[in-house]
Amino acid sequence: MTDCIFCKIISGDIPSYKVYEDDEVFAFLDLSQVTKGHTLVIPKKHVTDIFEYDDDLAASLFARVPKIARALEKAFPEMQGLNLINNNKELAYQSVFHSHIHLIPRYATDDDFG
Ligand code: DGP
Repeated sequence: MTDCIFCKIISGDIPSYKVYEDDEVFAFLDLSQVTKGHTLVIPKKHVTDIFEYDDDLAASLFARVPKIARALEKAFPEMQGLNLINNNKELAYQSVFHSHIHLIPRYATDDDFG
């Protein structure tokens, strides 16, 4: 989709700090860095939200998440936990309408943001 920020990140038209890439999935650091290493995992296929996933897309995307979680754990050894968050639709705080999963590392020193 031409006016989608995340499609432009996948194509390289918008720069990002890439964490992982294969034929179907792309992962990069979130601009906001809620905590150090905050990463977004996205399907390369443009889908708006989880309601548009078919079984194959769900399987390929979610299968990569543990691998990327382990890579974060290796990159940030002081990490002691990890939140997975997936917002779907505006009411649920989705702000970029290319489906994505937030991986938010948690540290003992975090402010308590819930
Ligand atoms: P959500 O609110 O769940 O739709 O999260 C969207 C996230 O996307 C938000 O945490 C900030 C991030 N984001 C938005 N624009 C960009 C961008 O251009 N680059 C990167 N790396 N992240 C972005």
